[in-house]
Amino acid sequence: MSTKKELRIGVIGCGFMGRTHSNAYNRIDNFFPALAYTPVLKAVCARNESKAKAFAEQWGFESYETDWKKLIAREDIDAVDICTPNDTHAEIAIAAAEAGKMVLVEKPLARTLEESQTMVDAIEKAGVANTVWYNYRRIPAVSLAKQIIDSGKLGRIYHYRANFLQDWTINANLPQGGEGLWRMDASVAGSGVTGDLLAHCIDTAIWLNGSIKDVSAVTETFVKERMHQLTGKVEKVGIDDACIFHCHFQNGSLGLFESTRYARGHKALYTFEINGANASLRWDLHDLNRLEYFDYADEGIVRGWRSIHVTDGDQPYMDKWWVPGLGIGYEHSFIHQAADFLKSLEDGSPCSPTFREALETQKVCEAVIESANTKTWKEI
Ligand code: SOE
Repeated sequence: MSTKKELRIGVIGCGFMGRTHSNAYNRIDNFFPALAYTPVLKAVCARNESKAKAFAEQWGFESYETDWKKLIAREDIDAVDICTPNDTHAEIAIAAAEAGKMVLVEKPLARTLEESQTMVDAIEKAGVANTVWYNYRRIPAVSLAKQIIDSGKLGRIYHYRANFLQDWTINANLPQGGEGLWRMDASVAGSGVTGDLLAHCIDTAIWLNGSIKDVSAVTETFVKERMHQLTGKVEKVGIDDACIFHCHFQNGSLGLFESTRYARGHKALYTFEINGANASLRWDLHDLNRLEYFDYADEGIVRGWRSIHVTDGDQPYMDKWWVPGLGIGYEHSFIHQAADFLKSLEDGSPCSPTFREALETQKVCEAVIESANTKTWKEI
């Protein structure tokens, strides 16, 4: 019999993120056997009963609920994992924290800074463990970038640039709102690419390069009206389809960020590059096991960009997987975050980014939107 402590989890939401998180919990015992905690999939919740039931069977949940308030009230649930659209994050997270549950929430923390602040207040008042799923931090090559930057190898940082490019909303006949398309509805999502995609870039940037001081942004909504899937009416589109901003970091470096859902040919191209006085790093989600590194200290005749295949046992997380040279994928970033959350319960440390840390990303997102709307620089 297992001597592990149980972390009894209730997942709310059965969409794309419900699947990535449930998959993560299911893989933990196999690949992180040394953890003191084991995740137990107690219940999943979705409003649609047949969907909740089918999801529970498919992903190995012991039970299902159709009302998130019932899930939160259950005494056999220790941690609530929120995988629902952004407009529900604050209400559910606050209720869960008040019920004494640990809370995990899919990014972004919420639609607005104001909502996010209420979540931080509630979580800190309750004193419960919490984390926000900014999964890209836990891709081994990105974690290795952090390790290299923290070692000081890059020297003084001059530039940080990041892109997150997609093309799935170019079709003007695509409706907004409702199932699968809530990211297009500003009242549900909060914003467009800023909260959905740039939030990832900003979280990684702050983690790697420190705080952002001020921003200047432009946004564009290329298709101004779309049919709403729920009302059947043609309605104004309130989200930003594209956003470009530049900024100063507190460390004196300059940042340049671009995100769009109108870059024909790109499905999910997240890239970043950081240039220091001594060395540079760059990473590309489409080749996620590789980290590119240029070191000016290399001997001149062999100096050049090297492509590090981050699959060796002494590189972040990779001792848990296969043998050197064999890569892993997108889903592993979620498995790593789930494992880190369980580990944090073991040693009582916070699992980064906590709600408080993710608030900083919300501040930048809010300033980006305000800057674009007012055509002015905004301090963070
Ligand atoms: C949008 O298409 C999306 O699924 C985001 O919501 C995710 O956070 C991102 O990782 C991939 O793209």
